[in-house]
Amino acid sequence: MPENSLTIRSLTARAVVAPLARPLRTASGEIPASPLLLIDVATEQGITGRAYLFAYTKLMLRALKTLIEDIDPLLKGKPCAPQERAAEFERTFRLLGRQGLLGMALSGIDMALWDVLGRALNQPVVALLGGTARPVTAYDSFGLIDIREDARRLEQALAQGFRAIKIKIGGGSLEADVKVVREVRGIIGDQARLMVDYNQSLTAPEAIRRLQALAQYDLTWVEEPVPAEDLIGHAAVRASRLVPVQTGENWWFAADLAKSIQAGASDHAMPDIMKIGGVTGWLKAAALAEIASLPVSSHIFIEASTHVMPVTPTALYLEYLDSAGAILKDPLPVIDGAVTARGPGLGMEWNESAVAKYAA
Ligand code: SMN
Ligand code: MG
Repeated sequence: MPENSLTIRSLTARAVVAPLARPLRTASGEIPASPLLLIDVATEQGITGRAYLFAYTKLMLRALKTLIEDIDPLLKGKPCAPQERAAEFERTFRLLGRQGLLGMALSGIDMALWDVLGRALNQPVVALLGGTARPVTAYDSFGLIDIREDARRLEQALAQGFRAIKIKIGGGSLEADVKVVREVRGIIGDQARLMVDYNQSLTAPEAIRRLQALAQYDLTWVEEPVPAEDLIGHAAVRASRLVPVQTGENWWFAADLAKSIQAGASDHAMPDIMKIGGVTGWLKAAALAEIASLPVSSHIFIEASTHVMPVTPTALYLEYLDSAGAILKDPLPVIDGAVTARGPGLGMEWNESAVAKYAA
């Protein structure tokens, strides 16, 4: 064992379904509450690292829990060295591949290992990465809009200092999209940035047809207009030059970003730290995005993302969508439309009574 290294003792995982401040409605289905898997990595030295997975559907929670527990023997007794563990996982699962539930599990374990290191040094993870815990400008992230209910929430977002808002559209016709974008623009005014997210629901020709009508509303990006894996379709929408294209929340590890760059699929990049390979995978994606001059925004996972955004050379926005606040002791506050990393580690403590209450 290398001198001074922390040694992994055990992995445990608990499933919860935590309430969301507002149900997440998208053009590709609704998430009424947040299905989370809480991961604890214990070390022989007594330090425990934490991270969570967002499972999208509670149907996956049991399988994810089993997967994490079954990976335990692969890690027991090994150094808590996330770069080494990631390289080893890549070799171990070369034949299977690291997409889907396995990719999520490995990314979550990576985050928890970085959390251990930060806690051991009593530093925020961002400091270990060579950065500082500074405010990261955020946008407030809405689902499909019901203007009667959401008008007040949009005004609250501006009052909290947000200067950028994302809404989901595509739940109905082009006319419905135009109506909601016009109404939201009317509420937030010309000064705030506005982004729209189709959640993979259109074909490229239909996306181009809709963007011809929407471009006049000064949209900062259109997100996943077509299925995430359709890089050619994304490139076609981008070639229309109507609205800059954003994608990335469904990339599996940095290699998928490389494919997207190769295809000229987007103007922006938005890796999801749970699908891109945790902190370790994010660093690879951030380097690729810098070389390709792609502005990088984060996808959900506000706590971990506040640590990696300050060391992302082309960082643009943190997505503010609080999926885990209900089970955290001290959810991260928004101050002047920005969120700042907290330590030690990734800065998350489970609120045990909430965890017990929302156990799934
Ligand atoms: C999203 C986030 C969380 C769950 C489903 C969809 C999303 C986003 O596409 O970009 O916020
Ligand atoms: Mg999205």
